Amino acid sequence: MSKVIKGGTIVTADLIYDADVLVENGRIAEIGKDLKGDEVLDATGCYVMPGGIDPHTHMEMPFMGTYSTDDFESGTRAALSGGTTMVVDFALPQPGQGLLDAIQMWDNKSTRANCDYSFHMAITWWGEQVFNEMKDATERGINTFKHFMAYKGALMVNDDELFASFQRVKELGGIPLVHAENGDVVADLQQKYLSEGNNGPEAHAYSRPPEVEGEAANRAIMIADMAGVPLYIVHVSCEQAHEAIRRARMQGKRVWGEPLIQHLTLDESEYFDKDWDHAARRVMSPPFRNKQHQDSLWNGLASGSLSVVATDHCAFTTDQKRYGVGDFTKIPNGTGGLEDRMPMLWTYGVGTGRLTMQEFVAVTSTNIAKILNIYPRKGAILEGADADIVVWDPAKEKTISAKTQQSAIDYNVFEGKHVKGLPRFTLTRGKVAVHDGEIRTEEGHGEFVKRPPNGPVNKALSTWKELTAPRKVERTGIPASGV
Ligand code: DUC
Ligand code: ZN
Ligand code: ZN
Ligand code: ZN
Repeated sequence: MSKVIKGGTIVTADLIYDADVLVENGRIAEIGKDLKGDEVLDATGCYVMPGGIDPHTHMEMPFMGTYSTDDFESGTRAALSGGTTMVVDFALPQPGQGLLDAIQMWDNKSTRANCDYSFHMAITWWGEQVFNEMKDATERGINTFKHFMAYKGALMVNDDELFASFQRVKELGGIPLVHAENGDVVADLQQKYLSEGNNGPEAHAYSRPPEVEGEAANRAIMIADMAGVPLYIVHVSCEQAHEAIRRARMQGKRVWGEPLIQHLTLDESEYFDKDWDHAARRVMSPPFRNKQHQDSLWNGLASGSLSVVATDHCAFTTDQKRYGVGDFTKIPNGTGGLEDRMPMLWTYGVGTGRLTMQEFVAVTSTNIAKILNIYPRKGAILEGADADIVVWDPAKEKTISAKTQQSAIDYNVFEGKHVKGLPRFTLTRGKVAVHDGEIRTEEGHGEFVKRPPNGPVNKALSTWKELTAPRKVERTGIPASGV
């Protein structure tokens, strides 16, 4: 059964034009005028765009003594409801656990996905097994490796481990990702605030100032440069980290920054003079920042120094958040956002003139498809591409509320926000999963998307390599002959 999306305006990362789209066997079969199909999807007054890709989600993730509540079923249902047609989650080994073991766990959970998905591999410890299994992960279609520079004593890796892993990623032709926060300083500040009797959720924000993020971003960029690999920095929340990324890019390094829709639209006042539940529900790392930082992030998206808008969707219920009553360090870190990313970015970006429509498509879909090496199968409206399409109705409005959301948690951090611009249809590989708010998802429809390595290599700008690369130094401290 073919479908034709009729009467809409196609918007891609570079073009805007009127055309119909014919969908057959899950793919875009033809783009043109007056196309015919077995079924007609009326796109009059709508923009036909590549479905959103959220490269940063945590479904059913074991974390801080519990599991994030949205799983691959509710999470991808929320995604489709908001126009996102692919998510990339993190296969996360516990320290000491093998990578293949973790991938197997994520394979099992993700069989319930309603839309296509992929995994990043988290590197949460270092050893020969990890080194070896990174190659197996690559062969399984995982070309990105995530490192936590925070969560000391749990997921954090140290600089020597970071450097070793980055070099291994380079060998494999992949891209390293970092959660950039200085975990040592955060741990110290947490103890300081607790010892002063400051145990509420606002102390979470005090203990993670922008400087801890800026420092770690700079450090990761330098270490990546010495390893000769590109670098993708997740959840960039502040000017300090953004500045480091801008500088690296101006120097010719492939360094990409990913702000979250939460940091773009919610600020630190959410933590102060609010009741405990309100503040704790918004505890995530990095925390929300002030307006100056928000402006910096919006400017980065417009100028191209920041590349991708994600969510870090990691949803915990109010009851789970309450594990941290009396000790903010025990509040599970994370917020939802998958369902609202596209409507919020459209409303606060395109609707305010901060972003053009093409920029909207670039930062919600096309840029990350290119970085992850799945373009143009994903992130494009082109003949032959997967029919992951959102038919976007710019006139459709709603007020965001937990009462009507797909996510399984009992609140929404965007509660009460009015959005204008919502999906009329969301198609996942040709299947209509959403029509005007009516959910028609099919559990298990989603497939794993393999992402082969493409090996972008950063020409190191540091002189480090030439100065030290093949030099062997004897233990006596005397350089070996010939060096
Ligand atoms: N930050 C969060 O807030 N949650 C999940 C992991 C992370 O880094
Ligand atoms: Zn993180
Ligand atoms: Zn995350
Ligand atoms: Zn199906």
